[in-house]
Amino acid sequence: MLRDVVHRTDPELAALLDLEDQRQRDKLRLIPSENYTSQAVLQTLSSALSNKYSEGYPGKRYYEGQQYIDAIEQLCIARAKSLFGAEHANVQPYSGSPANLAVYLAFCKPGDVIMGLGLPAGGHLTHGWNVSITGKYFTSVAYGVRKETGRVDLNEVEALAKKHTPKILFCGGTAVPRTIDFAGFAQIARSVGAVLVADIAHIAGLVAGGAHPSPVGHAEVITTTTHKTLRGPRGGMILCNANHAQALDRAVFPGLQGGPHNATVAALAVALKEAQSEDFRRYAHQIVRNSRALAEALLARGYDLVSGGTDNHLILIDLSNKEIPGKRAAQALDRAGIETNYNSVPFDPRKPFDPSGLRIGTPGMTSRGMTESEMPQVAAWIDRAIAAEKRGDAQQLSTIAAEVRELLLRFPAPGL
Ligand code: DSN
Repeated sequence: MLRDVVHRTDPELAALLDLEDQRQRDKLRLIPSENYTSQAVLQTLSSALSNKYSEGYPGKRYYEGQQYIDAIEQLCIARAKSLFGAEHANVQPYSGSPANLAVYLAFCKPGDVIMGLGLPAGGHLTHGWNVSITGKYFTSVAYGVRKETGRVDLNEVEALAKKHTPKILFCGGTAVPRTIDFAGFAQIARSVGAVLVADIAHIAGLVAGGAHPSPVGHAEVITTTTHKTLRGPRGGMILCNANHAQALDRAVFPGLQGGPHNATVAALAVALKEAQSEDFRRYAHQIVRNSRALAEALLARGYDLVSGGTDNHLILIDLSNKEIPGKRAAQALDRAGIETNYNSVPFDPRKPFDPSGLRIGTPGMTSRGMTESEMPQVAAWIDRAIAAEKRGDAQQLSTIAAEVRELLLRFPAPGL
C-alpha cells in the first residue's frame, strides 16, 4: 500500500526500492552487521512521527505538541531498561558512532588518554583509531590481539592501562568473533580509575536473547547500535548506571545532537518489545549455533579463521592461504548471490581497502529461518565461488547465484 503511493508519486525512485527489496530477497546476506527488521518496525519507521521535532527529553522539551512523542520515548526507555536490566537508557543517539562520541563528551576533555581495541584487530573507528575524530582529538592507546590466538590478551590490556591510565576504556568491536570478558575488563578499568565502556553494537541481540554474557554490572556505560543482531531500526542507544545518566543525557542533547528521530525511537520501542519474546531468545541462540556450524564447515574446507572459530554471530576468514585477496573474493561472492564484506585481519600485510580477510555472519540468514542443516551448503557455495573466481569461471558464479535463489525461496525474508 505504502509502496503504491511512492509508485504514483515517484515511479523512478519506487522502481529502485523494489529492486533493493528483490535483491535482499534473492541474496544470501552474510554481512554480520546487517539483518532483516520486522514489518512492524518498518511500518513504524514510515509513520507521521517523522514530521515532529522534540529537542529535549520526555517532560522537558523545547517544542510543544509532545503528548504522544513523550509517551513513545518513555515506552522505549522503559523497554530498553527492562530488556537489558540497565538503570538508565538514552534512546536518542542517531547511531553507534554518535553514541560513542557522546561518551567522550561526557567523560573526557580533548587530549585525554583513552583506550580501545585497534581497528586492524577488530575495534571500531570510534574507539580511538587515528583517522577518526576520536583518534585526532584524544590521545588514543590501542590494544590488540595476540598473533598466536587472534584473541584479546587481558594481560596486555592491563599493562597498557597501568602505563597510560586512560579516562575511558572501550571493549567490544566490529570484527570480534569471540566472547568479550566484561568482568575481566571491568577489573582492569577499576584498577586504573577508567570508565569501562562496552560497545555491544554487534552483539546486542545476543546479549538481549541470553546468547552472550551481559556487560550490565561490569561496564558503567554500554553503547550500541540498534539494527544489527538486535534487529531494530538504524539507530543508537546508551545504557548506563544511574550516576552517569545526567552527564550522558547532556552529552547526547544538547552536546551533540538536535531533535531525536522520533520515528526511529518508536520503531526501536517495537523492536525492543519483539526482543522480549521467547522467539527472539530462540533466534539469538540459533545465530550462534549457525555461526559455529558454518565455522566448522569452513574449517573442514581448509579456511583459516581468525581465533580458530567463533563464539558469536561473526566469522573472520583470513584468505591468505587460499591465495585470493578479500576484496576479489567478496566481489565474486556477490556475483554468486552471497553478500559479504572484505575486512582486514589482525596483522594484515595488505591495505584496508584491499585486505586479506572476509567478514561473514549469520544474523540475516537466521532471521530467515535457516538452521545448522543449511550451513554445510553455505560453506560449499563460498568454497565453490572462490575456486570459480580463481579460475575465471563466471558461469559457475551465475550457477551458484541461481542455486542460492532457489534455496532462499524456502526461507522468506521477514519484513519484505
Ligand atoms: N559498519 C559497522 C559494521 O559493519 O560493523 C560498524 O560501524
